[in-house]
Amino acid sequence: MILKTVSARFTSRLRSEQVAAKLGAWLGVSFTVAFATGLFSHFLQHPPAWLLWPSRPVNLYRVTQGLHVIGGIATIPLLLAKLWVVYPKLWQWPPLRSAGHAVERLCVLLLVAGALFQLVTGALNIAYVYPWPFGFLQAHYWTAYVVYGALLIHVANEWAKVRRNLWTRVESPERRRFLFTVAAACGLTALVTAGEAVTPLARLAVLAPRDPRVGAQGVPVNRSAAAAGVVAGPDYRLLVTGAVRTTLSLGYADLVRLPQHTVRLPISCVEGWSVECEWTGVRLRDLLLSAGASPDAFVTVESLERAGAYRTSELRPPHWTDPLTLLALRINGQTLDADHGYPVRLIAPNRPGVQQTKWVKEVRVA
Ligand SMILES: Nc1nc2c(c(=O)[nH]1)N[C@H]1C(S)=C(S)[C@@H](COP(=O)(O)O)O[C@H]1N2
Ligand SMILES: [Mo]
Repeated sequence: MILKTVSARFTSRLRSEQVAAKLGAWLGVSFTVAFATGLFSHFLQHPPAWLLWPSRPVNLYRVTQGLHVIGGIATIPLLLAKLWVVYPKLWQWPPLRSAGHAVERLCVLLLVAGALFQLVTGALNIAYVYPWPFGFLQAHYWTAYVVYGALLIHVANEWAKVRRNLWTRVESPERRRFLFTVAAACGLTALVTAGEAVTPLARLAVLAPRDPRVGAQGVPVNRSAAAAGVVAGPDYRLLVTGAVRTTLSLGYADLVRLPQHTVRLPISCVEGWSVECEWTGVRLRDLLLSAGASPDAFVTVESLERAGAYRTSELRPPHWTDPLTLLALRINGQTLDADHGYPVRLIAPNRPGVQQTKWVKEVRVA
């Protein structure tokens, strides 16, 4: 009786195994990209002691994190469409047929809840809305394993349906139109976000929280000098300390007199926005080798900023010995604005924005 009334309510002919399988396959691809790029971002920022990430390709992190964030946002309409298609299964009767069926449904529950959690927290995080009591990074990171594990089990359980339907043509025109509409919605969502990383599309980026053209000196700022409580006075010194032959202490005028190099490198924020700039400054490698640092040393840069999660960052040999890695004094031909790290900021290739430390006061060699 219950079964009858419920199934009578779900009459849309758009709901079919084939439609569900195709949407599911697209979701599988999208969540795989999100999982892989997310792990890459996590382990770039928290590498185990033995891991030396390469500093090239220069734009690798810009691309992977752009895919993570823009792809994640574009997945929202896709996930909603899939949930709408399979929603009647929530009311299947009897709800649990066997122990195996119970495990299968628990896994789907974890998958749906986890996937919604990842997309919602991710979207709110890049919009700078934090209406939750937990730390975003930890929660987003650990939930990723739950979601991806549940996804693998779900794909294994549903493999027969995927195989039956994935490469078969959709005969019904209305179902074809539905799939096309979902794909178009995802594409449109990506298009109005992508401009935060793909600068030529910046004008279309109405959904992006950051416009890559807006900020001090035409470049976005995540943490301003005022917010960080940083004021660099005339007595500023840059210190090179630790495992070096000679400790260095350089004033701003000393830095300006050292050989200057100009490179084009992006700032690639973990939040997905990125923008390429022209940077001019001193090669970190020149400075450290002249101080007598060993080429296989690990290096920590520390900011004038007193507190804050991003006041220090670590550089391992591939990054600090890269000739593109600078202690930058200038951005796009101008002296750095206080908000971009005046007097000195780090800029290095293939590295998350959180590690491009601003207001550098000390470089410590270990
Ligand atoms: N000292 C310090 N450096 C920092 C930050 C910070 O909060 N403190 N934020 C980082 C982040 S998250 C990003 S994306 C880049 C942004 O650089 P910009 O503000 O010059 O664009 O700076 C990085 N450097
Ligand atoms: Mo960032």
